[in-house]
Amino acid sequence: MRRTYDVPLNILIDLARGTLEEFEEEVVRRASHLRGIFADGVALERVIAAGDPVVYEVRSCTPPEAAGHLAICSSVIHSGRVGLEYHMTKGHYHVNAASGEIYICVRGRGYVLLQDNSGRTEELPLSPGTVSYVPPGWAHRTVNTGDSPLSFIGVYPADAGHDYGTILATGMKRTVMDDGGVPTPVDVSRLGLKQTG
Ligand code: M6P
Ligand code: ZN
Repeated sequence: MRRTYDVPLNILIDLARGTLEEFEEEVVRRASHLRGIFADGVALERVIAAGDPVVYEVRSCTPPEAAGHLAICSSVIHSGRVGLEYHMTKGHYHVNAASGEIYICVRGRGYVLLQDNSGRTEELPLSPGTVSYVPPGWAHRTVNTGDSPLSFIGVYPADAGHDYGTILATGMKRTVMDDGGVPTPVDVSRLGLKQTG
């Protein structure tokens, strides 16, 4: 039965996996859905040709997209690399710029990369138990730097909306690279590569 979210309810999380057990929508993003996201477009095409792996999966509870409601989702980013970068989400601003978000990390290791439209950037490390506060106006992208899945729960205003276009057009300033075996936040320009797609 489809939930209408007009009465109080519990939603179960599988704490071992870090995923919602009850949800209305699921999105699976493979490497081929992420053209233009990774700095090394040639490495991405190699990963796609080698089997186009699932990079991350998002399960969402979908209350009405109206002021006052809260959306809840779980994301699992599988471990993996594209060139010197690690598997990561597309990243987005909120269409309604007045909307913040919180991420509750349940499993794995990584970073949430943030930037605002005045050029400020921030990287918050993720590990089980971290609650990351994303203020309104900050774009956010999540990176799995570990060798096991990174899972986190996101909570945000249901009418926030996802703006992917701005990130695709301008890119994000910071990424995380494998620097001699150490996941290190760096300027994308440090990678010195052209994006494709
Ligand atoms: C989190 C939330 C979701 C988002 C997901 C994947 O779970 O922020 O709203 O959809 O991460 O990120 P993206 O939409 O940028 O691919
Ligand atoms: Zn968001």
